[in-house]
Amino acid sequence: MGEKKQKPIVLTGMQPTSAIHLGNYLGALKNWVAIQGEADCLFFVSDMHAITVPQDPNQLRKNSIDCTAAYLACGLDPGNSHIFIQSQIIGHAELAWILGCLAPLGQLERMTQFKDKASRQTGEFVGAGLLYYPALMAADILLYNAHLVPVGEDQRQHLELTRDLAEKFNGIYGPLFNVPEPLIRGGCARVMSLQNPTAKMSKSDPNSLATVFLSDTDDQIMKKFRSAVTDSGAEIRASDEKPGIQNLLNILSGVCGKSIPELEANYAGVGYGKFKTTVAEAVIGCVRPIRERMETLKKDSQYLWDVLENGRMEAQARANALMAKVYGRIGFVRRADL
Ligand code: ATP
Ligand code: LTN
Repeated sequence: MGEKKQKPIVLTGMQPTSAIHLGNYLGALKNWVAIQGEADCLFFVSDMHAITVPQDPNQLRKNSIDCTAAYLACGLDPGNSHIFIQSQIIGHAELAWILGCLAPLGQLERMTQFKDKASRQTGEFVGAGLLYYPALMAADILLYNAHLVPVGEDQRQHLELTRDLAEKFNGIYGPLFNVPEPLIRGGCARVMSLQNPTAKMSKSDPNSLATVFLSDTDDQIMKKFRSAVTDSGAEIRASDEKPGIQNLLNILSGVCGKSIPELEANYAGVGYGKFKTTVAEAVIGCVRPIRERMETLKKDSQYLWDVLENGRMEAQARANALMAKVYGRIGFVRRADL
């Protein structure tokens, strides 16, 4: 009998720093849902990454549960995938420490996200966790020996570092880790802010009109799109000189599945005001059922807890098996519980 082909291991996560937004959905979650039938999937809530910038403890706990509800509402299937919370697994921090010892300081200091987030901590101190963030992310991935990591474009550099660290470890201590590939789907890999279409849509944007959350009401979504910043022209065309319209076309394409050229042809001659309303209506049609499922799920805390507990047990078993090997390679004295 031929050997059964192993499915690729897919792992990814999101930070519970606030509610999930349209960029997270179109750039990340939607792709996670699409891949889950074809792979051995692990999806987690990265609460340990979230505390690299200050978080209110009660809010963080709530956001982690809400993030789980959002995963399920968007279509992640706990029957198919393992869903868990990063801080509940022993191994992420331990492996991060080991990988951090292999990571060149200069490479960590050059990370775009580190420089961005550190510069935004005006008036606050910059915690070393922000610098160490990519080592923890590499640990998340290598702890489960993932083959594929679906992320948005902004995470590409972190994946490069993860690959470097896997190769470095394998080179020094002998082959152990798969060298993971990023899975970055074009199209909506970068949804931009509705108020500043040259910056990515972000959870932490102080301008409340910039980001559409999956928890927003229909009216809030309509208001945000109607006040979206566009240029002074009148043509519905995707071009670098028209980042606002390009972003709206990109969002509409992500939501309705039509290509940008097809949409440009459909909306030729339509005014910006009408076009914004059209995009808003399409987004409302996509977000409303997700919001409604999220609300139902949030009322069933026992179900959410069961999903997370099943995920935790599976993830912990895998993490223990891998860490036993890592500790052996490194030269740590064997731990009886691994
Ligand atoms: P923050 O803005 O606080 O840094 P975030 O919105 O980037 O947070 P993350 O948890 O860091 O959220 O990202 C979760 C996933 O969503 C990642 O795969 C990331 O690449 C993707 N993502 C985040 N923002 C966007 C965006 N604007 N467009 C497309 N994908 C995005
Ligand atoms: N840094 C990621 C979230 C994240 C992640 C991971 C993604 C933390 N650990 C491991 C993929 C694999 C982000 O999207 N901001």
